[in-house]
Amino acid sequence: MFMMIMLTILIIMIITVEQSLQFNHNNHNHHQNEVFTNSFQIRFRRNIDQQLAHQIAKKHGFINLGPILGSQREYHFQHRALPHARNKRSIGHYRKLRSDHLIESAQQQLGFRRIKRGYKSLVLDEIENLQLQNDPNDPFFQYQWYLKNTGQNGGKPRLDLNVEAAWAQGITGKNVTTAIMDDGVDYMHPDLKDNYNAKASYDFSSNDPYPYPRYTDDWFNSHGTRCAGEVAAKRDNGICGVGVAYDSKVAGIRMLDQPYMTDLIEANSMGHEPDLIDIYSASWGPTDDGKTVDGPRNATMRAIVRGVNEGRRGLGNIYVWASGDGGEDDDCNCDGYAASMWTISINSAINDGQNAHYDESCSSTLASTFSNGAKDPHTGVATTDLYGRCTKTHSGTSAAAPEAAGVFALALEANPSLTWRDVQHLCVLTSKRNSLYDSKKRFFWNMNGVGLEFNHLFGYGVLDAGAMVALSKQWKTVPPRYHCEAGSIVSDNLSIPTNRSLTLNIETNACANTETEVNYIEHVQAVITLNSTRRGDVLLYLISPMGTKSMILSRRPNDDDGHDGFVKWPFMTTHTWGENPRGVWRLEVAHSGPEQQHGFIKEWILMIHGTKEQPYKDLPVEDDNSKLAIVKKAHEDAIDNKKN
Ligand SMILES: *[C@@H]1O[C@H](CO)[C@@H](O)[C@H](O)[C@H]1NC(C)=O
Ligand SMILES: *[C@@H]1O[C@H](CO)[C@@H](O)[C@H](O)[C@H]1NC(C)=O
Ligand SMILES: *[C@@H]1O[C@H](CO)[C@@H](O)[C@H](O)[C@H]1NC(C)=O
Ligand SMILES: *[C@@H]1O[C@H](CO)[C@@H](O)[C@H](O)[C@H]1NC(C)=O
Ligand SMILES: *[C@@H]1O[C@H](CO)[C@@H](O)[C@H](O)[C@H]1NC(C)=O
Ligand SMILES: [Ca+2]
Ligand SMILES: [Ca+2]
Repeated sequence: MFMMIMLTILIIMIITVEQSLQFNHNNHNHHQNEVFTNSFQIRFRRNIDQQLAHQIAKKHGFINLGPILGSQREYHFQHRALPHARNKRSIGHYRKLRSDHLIESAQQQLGFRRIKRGYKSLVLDEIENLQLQNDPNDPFFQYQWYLKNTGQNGGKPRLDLNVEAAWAQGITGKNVTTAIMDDGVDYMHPDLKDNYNAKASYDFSSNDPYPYPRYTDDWFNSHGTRCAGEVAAKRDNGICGVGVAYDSKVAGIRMLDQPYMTDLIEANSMGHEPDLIDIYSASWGPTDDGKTVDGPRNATMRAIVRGVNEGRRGLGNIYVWASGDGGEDDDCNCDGYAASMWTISINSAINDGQNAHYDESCSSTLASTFSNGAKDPHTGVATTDLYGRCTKTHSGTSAAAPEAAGVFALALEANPSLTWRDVQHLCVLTSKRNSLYDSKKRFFWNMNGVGLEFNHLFGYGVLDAGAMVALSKQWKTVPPRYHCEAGSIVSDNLSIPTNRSLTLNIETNACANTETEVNYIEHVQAVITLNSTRRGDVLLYLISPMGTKSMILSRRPNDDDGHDGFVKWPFMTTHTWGENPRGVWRLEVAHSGPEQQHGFIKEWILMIHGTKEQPYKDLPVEDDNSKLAIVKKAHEDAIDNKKN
C-alpha cells in the first residue's frame, strides 16, 4: 500500500515537473560576425570538486570561476591572457582543454548584447520636505504616485498599486528576498543598507561577492540601485521614499556591466542561491530595436527551468521581467525572456492610465505596473539613486518590473507557500482594468471565454497589492500542471499570402484520457517555423475554441530579416487563461505592409499548459463581482452543462 502511494506520488511528480521545452533558438542573428569571449563552459567526464577544478584550470592557463548551476561536472573557466572578445574561436586553447583526459567538452562562450530597459539621462533632484499625515514620513513618499496616487502631477487619483491596503493588513514583505539582476546595487545607500541581503548577492561582472556599481561620469550604472529602492527602500527613516515591500530584503546581482553578455553569466545569475532568493527581477533583455528575435540560450534556459522546479525549496522562484521598451514597432513575443511561461512579464502605464509611448505589446504580458508621468517628465518613479541620493525620474518598463517584484514580495509574506504558478494565478485574478487604456485606440479590453478581461497592452491589468495579499491569505495551491501537445501541422507548401490571411486549424481533445489531460488553461504556446522575404511583415493570430483572439505576432516595420525567419519559436499567450482547450484552434497567418512578400509557414505545434482539475474550487468567494467569482461560476456552469 505504502509502495503504491509512493509510486503514485512519484509519477505525479514526474508529470508535473516543468519540462525543459528547449526549442532551438536558431534565430539569433549575426551568424557571420560572431563574438567569442574568454569564457569556456567545461564539462568533465565525472564529478570533480572545486579544488581539482582549480588545479585543472591553472594547468591550462585558466582560472576557474566556479561550478555552473551547482553542478559538480560543469565549470566556468576564464582565460586571463585572451582578450575579452575576439572574432575568432581560440582553437589552440580549445584543443589544450580537450586534450585533458578529464575534460569531456569545452565550449567557448559567445558574446552578445543585453540592454537595460528605460535608461534615461540623469537629472539630479533635490530633496524636498513635505509630509502627509499617517503616510510614511519619508520625504519622497509624496512623489511616489505609483504607491499612492492622489492626483499629484496630473495623475488620476487611485490609479496606483493599492499598496496601503496591503500594508494595512500587516504585510510589508518580511522574510522575502528579491534579487535585482542588473548593473549593481549601491548597498551602502542609507535607504537600502538595512534591507540588503549580502549573503544572496554576487557580482558576476567581476566575479566577487560585492555587486557595487562601477563609477562612470554619467552615472550610467544607476539602474540597479533605482530598481532596488522601488522594492525595498526603508520606511520612516526620513530618507528618499519607501519600497513597495519596505521590510523585505534585496540582493544585488551585478551582471550587466561587462563588454559582452554570455550564456553562463545569465545562467549563473538566474540560478544564484535559489533557496535564499525568492524573486528575481530583470529590467533588461535583447536589444529593443524591433528586429531582434532572441531569448535565453542553453544554460540560461536550464537555470530558469531549475529555478521554477526546485528553487524556493521546491515552490519555484518567481522571475519578473520588464516586457520591453521597443515601442509600438516591437513585439515582446520576439523576446524569449519576456515571452517565457516561466517569467511574469510586466508592462507599464503612466499616471493617467495610458500606456507609455515606449511600451511594447504582446500576448504574453501578464499584468502591468507604472512608469513615468504623463505630461511632466519629472513625474517618473521616485526611488533611491547612486551614492545616497534620491531620484524622481526613473522610468521605462525597467521601472515597472521591480514594482511588481515588490507586490509579489508582499504576497509571499502573506502566504509563504505560494508556488510560482500560484503567483501567476493571483496576478490574473486580482489585477484590475482600473482606468488603463491604449492612447492610440488600437487595443481594447476584451473578455475571454471565462469572463476575464484582458488587453493586448496591459495583460490582465494593473497589479492590486491589497487584493493580492487578501487573496493570498486564503489561497489553496492550484492543482498539478500538465503539458499537452495538442496537435501540429507540418507542411512545405503553405504559402503566406499578402493582405489576406491563411487559416490553419487544429482540432484537439487536449490530451483527454491521457496522463497530460488539460481542462483548464494556463499558458498556450504556438511553436512556429516560418520564413519570409520580410519577417517584419508577418502577422500571426491564434484563436481559441472559445473564441478568444490573441495577436501572437504583430507587424514589426523595422524587421527586415529575409533569411532566418522563425525556427521553432514559442509564441505564447496568456489571454486564454481558465478556458477549456477542447475544440478547434485557428492560426491566421498573413503578410501585411506595402510590398508583396513571399514565405512559407512550415510548422505549427500547439502546446497547451494547465490543469486537469478545476482550479479555485475550494476558495471561498466573498464578493460576487470579483474575478474569482466570475471564473468559478464559468467553470461550474460548464460542468453543469456537460452533465445535462
Ligand atoms: C543544451 O545542452 C545539452 C547538453 O549540453 C544538450 O543535451 C541540449 O540538447 C542543449 N539544448 C539546446 C536547446 O541546445
Ligand atoms: C523565513 O523564511 C525561511 C525560508 O526562506 C523559513 O525557513 C523561516 O522559517 C522564515 N522565518 C520566519 C521568521 O518566518
Ligand atoms: C501540400 O502538401 C500536402 C502534403 O504535405 C498535400 O496533401 C497537398 O496536396 C499539397 N498541396 C498542394 C497545393 O500542393
Ligand atoms: C523559404 O523556404 C523555402 C523552402 O522550404 C525556400 O524555397 C524559400 O526560398 C525560402 N524563402 C525565404 C525567404 O527564405
Ligand atoms: C496591403 O494593404 C495596405 C492597406 O490597405 C496597402 O497600403 C498595401 O499597399 C497593401 N499591400 C499590397 C502588397 O497590396
Ligand atoms: Ca526611506
Ligand atoms: Ca523587445
